[in-house]
Amino acid sequence: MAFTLPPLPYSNDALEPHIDSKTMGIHHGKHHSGYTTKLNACIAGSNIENQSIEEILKNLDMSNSALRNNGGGYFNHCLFWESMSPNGGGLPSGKLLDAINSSFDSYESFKNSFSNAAATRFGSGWAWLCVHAGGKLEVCSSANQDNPLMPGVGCEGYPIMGIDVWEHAYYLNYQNRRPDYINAFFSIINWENISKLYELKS
Ligand code: MN3
Repeated sequence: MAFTLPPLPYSNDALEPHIDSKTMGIHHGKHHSGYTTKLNACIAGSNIENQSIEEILKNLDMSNSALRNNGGGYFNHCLFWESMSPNGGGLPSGKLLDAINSSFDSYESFKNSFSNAAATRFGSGWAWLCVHAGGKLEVCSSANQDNPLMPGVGCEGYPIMGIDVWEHAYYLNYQNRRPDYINAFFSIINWENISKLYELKS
Protein backbone atom coordinates (compact mmCIF):
# COMPACT_ATOMS: atom_id res chain seq x y z
CA MET A 1 0.00 0.00 0.00
CA ALA A 2 1.63 3.18 -1.17
CA PHE A 3 1.24 6.37 0.84
CA THR A 4 -0.54 9.24 -0.87
CA LEU A 5 0.06 12.96 -0.59
CA PRO A 6 -2.95 14.30 1.33
CA PRO A 7 -4.53 17.35 -0.29
CA LEU A 8 -4.04 20.59 1.65
CA PRO A 9 -7.12 21.12 3.86
CA TYR A 10 -7.33 24.73 2.52
CA SER A 11 -6.20 26.65 -0.56
CA ASN A 12 -2.58 27.72 -1.03
CA ASP A 13 -3.44 31.34 -0.22
CA ALA A 14 -5.78 30.62 2.71
CA LEU A 15 -3.17 31.28 5.40
CA GLU A 16 -2.01 34.63 4.02
CA PRO A 17 -0.58 36.94 5.23
CA HIS A 18 0.93 34.55 7.79
CA ILE A 19 2.10 32.01 5.21
CA ASP A 20 2.24 33.16 1.59
CA SER A 21 0.66 31.29 -1.28
CA LYS A 22 3.90 30.65 -3.16
CA THR A 23 5.59 29.09 -0.12
CA MET A 24 2.53 26.94 0.49
CA GLY A 25 2.37 25.72 -3.11
CA ILE A 26 6.05 24.76 -3.23
CA HIS A 27 6.07 23.31 0.27
CA HIS A 28 3.12 20.99 -0.31
CA GLY A 29 3.39 20.38 -4.04
CA LYS A 30 7.17 19.90 -4.22
CA HIS A 31 8.63 19.17 -0.78
CA HIS A 32 5.86 17.05 0.78
CA SER A 33 5.18 15.42 -2.55
CA GLY A 34 8.87 14.54 -2.86
CA TYR A 35 8.99 12.95 0.60
CA THR A 36 5.91 10.91 -0.27
CA THR A 37 7.36 9.57 -3.53
CA LYS A 38 10.69 8.72 -1.92
CA LEU A 39 9.03 7.08 1.11
CA ASN A 40 7.10 4.84 -1.27
CA ALA A 41 10.31 3.96 -3.10
CA CYS A 42 11.92 3.03 0.26
CA ILE A 43 9.19 0.60 1.30
CA ALA A 44 8.10 -0.88 -2.06
CA GLY A 45 8.36 -4.65 -1.97
CA SER A 46 9.67 -4.69 1.62
CA ASN A 47 8.14 -6.38 4.66
CA ILE A 48 6.99 -3.01 6.06
CA GLU A 49 5.07 -1.80 3.04
CA ASN A 50 1.70 -2.51 4.67
CA GLN A 51 2.51 -0.84 7.98
CA SER A 52 1.08 2.51 9.07
CA ILE A 53 3.48 5.45 9.02
CA GLU A 54 3.40 5.50 12.85
CA GLU A 55 4.47 1.83 13.00
CA ILE A 56 7.24 2.43 10.47
CA LEU A 57 8.61 5.37 12.46
CA LYS A 58 8.33 3.70 15.89
CA ASN A 59 10.32 0.68 14.68
CA LEU A 60 12.73 2.63 12.53
CA ASP A 61 16.36 1.63 12.14
CA MET A 62 17.85 5.12 12.56
CA SER A 63 20.81 4.17 10.37
CA ASN A 64 18.41 3.88 7.41
CA SER A 65 18.71 7.52 6.46
CA ALA A 66 16.48 7.37 3.37
CA LEU A 67 13.55 5.93 5.35
CA ARG A 68 14.29 8.20 8.32
CA ASN A 69 14.29 11.38 6.23
CA ASN A 70 11.41 10.56 3.90
CA GLY A 71 9.20 8.72 6.40
CA GLY A 72 9.70 11.56 8.84
CA GLY A 73 9.11 14.13 6.12
CA TYR A 74 5.88 12.41 5.11
CA PHE A 75 4.44 12.20 8.64
CA ASN A 76 5.69 15.62 9.80
CA HIS A 77 4.12 17.57 6.95
CA CYS A 78 0.79 15.71 7.29
CA LEU A 79 0.69 16.92 10.91
CA PHE A 80 1.88 20.42 9.99
CA TRP A 81 -0.99 21.10 7.55
CA GLU A 82 -3.48 19.87 10.14
CA SER A 83 -1.87 22.06 12.81
CA MET A 84 -3.01 25.20 10.95
CA SER A 85 -6.29 26.68 9.70
CA PRO A 86 -7.46 29.95 8.15
CA ASN A 87 -9.98 29.99 11.01
CA GLY A 88 -7.31 29.20 13.59
CA GLY A 89 -5.54 31.22 16.22
CA GLY A 90 -7.07 32.32 19.46
CA LEU A 91 -6.73 30.13 22.51
CA PRO A 92 -7.07 26.42 23.19
CA SER A 93 -9.99 25.32 25.34
CA GLY A 94 -11.45 22.41 27.27
CA LYS A 95 -9.28 19.46 28.28
CA LEU A 96 -6.37 20.63 26.15
CA LEU A 97 -6.27 24.01 27.91
CA ASP A 98 -6.47 22.25 31.29
CA ALA A 99 -3.51 20.06 30.28
CA ILE A 100 -1.53 23.10 29.06
CA ASN A 101 -2.15 24.85 32.38
CA SER A 102 -1.14 21.82 34.43
CA SER A 103 1.92 20.94 32.31
CA PHE A 104 3.30 24.46 31.73
CA ASP A 105 1.62 26.55 34.49
CA SER A 106 -0.04 28.85 31.95
CA TYR A 107 -0.81 29.33 28.25
CA GLU A 108 1.79 32.13 28.09
CA SER A 109 4.43 29.86 29.57
CA PHE A 110 3.55 27.14 27.03
CA LYS A 111 3.72 29.67 24.19
CA ASN A 112 7.15 30.85 25.34
CA SER A 113 8.43 27.30 25.66
CA PHE A 114 7.17 26.23 22.21
CA SER A 115 8.41 29.44 20.54
CA ASN A 116 11.80 29.07 22.17
CA ALA A 117 12.11 25.42 21.05
CA ALA A 118 11.29 26.47 17.48
CA ALA A 119 13.55 29.54 17.48
CA THR A 120 16.61 27.81 18.97
CA ARG A 121 16.57 24.66 16.81
CA PHE A 122 19.85 25.17 14.97
CA GLY A 123 19.56 24.64 11.22
CA SER A 124 16.64 22.60 9.92
CA GLY A 125 14.09 20.84 12.08
CA TRP A 126 10.81 20.96 13.93
CA ALA A 127 9.33 21.95 17.28
CA TRP A 128 6.61 19.77 18.77
CA LEU A 129 3.85 19.67 21.31
CA CYS A 130 3.63 16.05 22.47
CA VAL A 131 1.20 14.24 24.71
CA HIS A 132 2.14 11.37 27.00
CA ALA A 133 -0.19 8.57 28.02
CA GLY A 134 -2.17 10.02 30.92
CA GLY A 135 -2.35 13.46 29.33
CA LYS A 136 0.82 15.29 30.34
CA LEU A 137 2.17 17.60 27.64
CA GLU A 138 5.76 18.25 26.63
CA VAL A 139 7.47 20.66 24.23
CA CYS A 140 10.61 19.59 22.39
CA SER A 141 12.39 19.94 19.08
CA SER A 142 14.19 17.62 16.72
CA ALA A 143 16.61 18.00 13.82
CA ASN A 144 15.97 17.53 10.11
CA GLN A 145 12.89 15.31 9.55
CA ASP A 146 13.21 13.41 12.84
CA ASN A 147 10.18 13.31 15.10
CA PRO A 148 9.19 12.10 18.58
CA LEU A 149 7.84 8.77 17.30
CA MET A 150 11.33 7.68 16.25
CA PRO A 151 13.56 5.86 18.73
CA GLY A 152 16.07 7.90 20.69
CA VAL A 153 15.51 11.39 19.29
CA GLY A 154 15.30 12.90 22.78
CA CYS A 155 11.62 13.73 22.43
CA GLU A 156 8.93 11.51 23.92
CA GLY A 157 5.19 11.15 23.56
CA TYR A 158 2.90 11.48 20.55
CA PRO A 159 3.26 14.72 18.55
CA ILE A 160 -0.10 16.54 18.35
CA MET A 161 1.20 19.83 16.89
CA GLY A 162 4.33 20.62 14.91
CA ILE A 163 5.94 23.64 13.31
CA ASP A 164 8.37 23.25 10.44
CA VAL A 165 11.38 25.53 10.92
CA TRP A 166 13.25 24.52 7.77
CA GLU A 167 14.01 27.67 5.78
CA HIS A 168 11.81 26.36 2.95
CA ALA A 169 8.83 26.85 5.29
CA TYR A 170 9.27 30.61 5.68
CA TYR A 171 12.21 32.10 3.77
CA LEU A 172 10.33 33.68 0.83
CA ASN A 173 8.19 35.75 3.17
CA TYR A 174 10.33 36.14 6.29
CA GLN A 175 13.95 35.64 5.09
CA ASN A 176 16.04 35.30 8.25
CA ARG A 177 13.24 36.43 10.61
CA ARG A 178 12.32 33.00 11.96
CA PRO A 179 10.87 34.46 15.20
CA ASP A 180 8.32 36.47 13.15
CA TYR A 181 7.24 33.30 11.35
CA ILE A 182 6.88 31.45 14.66
CA ASN A 183 4.82 34.30 16.06
CA ALA A 184 2.60 34.28 12.96
CA PHE A 185 2.03 30.53 13.37
CA PHE A 186 0.20 31.29 16.63
CA SER A 187 -2.35 33.31 14.62
CA ILE A 188 -3.32 30.23 12.58
CA ILE A 189 -3.03 27.30 15.00
CA ASN A 190 -5.90 24.86 14.51
CA TRP A 191 -6.76 24.28 18.18
CA GLU A 192 -9.81 22.24 17.20
CA ASN A 193 -7.70 19.61 15.42
CA ILE A 194 -5.07 19.64 18.15
CA SER A 195 -7.72 19.13 20.85
CA LYS A 196 -9.06 16.13 18.92
CA LEU A 197 -5.58 14.61 18.68
CA TYR A 198 -5.00 15.31 22.37
CA GLU A 199 -8.13 13.39 23.34
CA LEU A 200 -7.26 10.55 20.97
CA LYS A 201 -3.66 10.11 22.11
CA SER A 202 -3.75 10.99 25.84
MN1 MN3 B 1 8.96 21.33 5.22
